[in-house]
Amino acid sequence: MNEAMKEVYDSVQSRDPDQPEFHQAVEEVLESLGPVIEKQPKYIPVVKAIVEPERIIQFRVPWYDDNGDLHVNRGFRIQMNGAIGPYKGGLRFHPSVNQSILKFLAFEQVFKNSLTGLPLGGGKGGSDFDPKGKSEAEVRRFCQSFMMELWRHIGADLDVPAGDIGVGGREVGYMFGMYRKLANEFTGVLTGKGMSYGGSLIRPEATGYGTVYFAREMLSTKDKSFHGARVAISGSGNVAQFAAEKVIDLGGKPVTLSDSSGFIYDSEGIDRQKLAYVMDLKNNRRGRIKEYAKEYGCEYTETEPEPNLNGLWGVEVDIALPCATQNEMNGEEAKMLVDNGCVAVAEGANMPCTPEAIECFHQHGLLFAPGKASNAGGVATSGLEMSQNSLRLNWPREEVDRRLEEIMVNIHRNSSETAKKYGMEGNYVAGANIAGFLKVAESMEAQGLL
Ligand code: NDP
Ligand code: 2IT
Repeated sequence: MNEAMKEVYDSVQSRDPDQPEFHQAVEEVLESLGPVIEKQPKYIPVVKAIVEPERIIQFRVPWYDDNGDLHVNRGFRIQMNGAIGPYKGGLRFHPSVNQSILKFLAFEQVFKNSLTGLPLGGGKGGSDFDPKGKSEAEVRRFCQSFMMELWRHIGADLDVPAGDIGVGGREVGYMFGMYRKLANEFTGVLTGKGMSYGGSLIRPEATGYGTVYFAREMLSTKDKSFHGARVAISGSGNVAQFAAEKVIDLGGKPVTLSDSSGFIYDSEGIDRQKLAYVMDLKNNRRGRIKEYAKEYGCEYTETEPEPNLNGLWGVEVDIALPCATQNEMNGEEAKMLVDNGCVAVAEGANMPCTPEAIECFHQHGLLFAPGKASNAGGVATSGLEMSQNSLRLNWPREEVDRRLEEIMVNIHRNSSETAKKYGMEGNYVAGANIAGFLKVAESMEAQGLL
């Protein structure tokens, strides 16, 4: 790592020694920035500022369960960087949520949002609330209590949250309802809304579709495609489901899906009918992926304790799309993919591959797409939802999908060309980090580094 970047990294580590996920995300970006800083040392102060959130809000979220007992969770919003637009990024509800995880996500979001080409700053939030096993009424009460505090810190021109792990259309709806009541206004303050109250077509599909569009662009540089390819996908939530759908659209064959209890391996491929079963299972019945194996008589492997997905990446595939959670694939698992002839990996999740896994892909010449580039379609389409809300009209499905695809093609081109310009051809990690950084850095500098 460049000397000046090393100094910044050391201070990040010593300031918050208990934030390993945040350190991991920062280290990767600072490593990439070496050649930029050598050419333009004026950006050293910008880097010092960019690693520090503009504001962190932490609050108490009390809620009553169906027995009338009180629970107290912790809520957060990290407003990381507003230099190029209102803070923008999802809310995560998962028991593992803490400041380290949300700061890593908010930090990545800054670069990702910059890459989309839209005027979006970076933020992230959430709670250590576990929606699993909660009744509909409990989830509703929790969302309402969460928004009872968060509403005063957000706004359509200030900070626009959306979904992430554990937060989908249902939760966004409850939070939007509470915001509208408290603020006494109808604005596009959240994205991922339902279609009847200001949502955008294609937003549910966007992250998964976008990941596959990016992977398709990457594959085409080597004259390869999804056609006939066997594809390992982890997770079975929003991103995994629509990544699988687009893989099928492009003639590929998804063969795995997982949740935090285990993974299924369907060697014949998950077709449209089976995928419809998964969507109903996960989105309506809120069941476990194990039930797929029973329904279709395929292999199921338990993987508890989470987030150990070990085994899934041992399946023989051409392409891998990790779409569950951070650090779900380590160096050994990456090597299993390499040994089995995998040619491309695109991250649908945020930071699912450990630094060792990424190193392994680079060493063995695989195509590797970092999440901040390949999963940017979700937030980009959130940006399109904000535009539609401001215009007070809805674009048709084809129009939003066309814009999403165009944005993903541009992010691919920009990351690829930037990597080449800085002497790291084929390294999408460096390309995405540098390209994402430059726009934000220029804006921060122009505004006087406040
Ligand atoms: P969902 O909650 O819809 O689905 C998450 C899936 O991953 C579930 O199958 C879940 O299993 C599994 N999972 C979550 N945590 C763990 C864990 N610790 N160990 C094993 N499995 C786990 O979330 P999304 O699909 O929205 O998000 C998936 C990833 O994509 C996240 O990294 C998120 O940050 C990222 N992302 C999401 C975007 C979006 O628009 N939604 C946009 C860009 C990135 P289980 O149900 O058992 O917990
Ligand atoms: O990680 C992400 O980019 C998201 N969870 C989506 C954020 C958004 O504002 O749509």
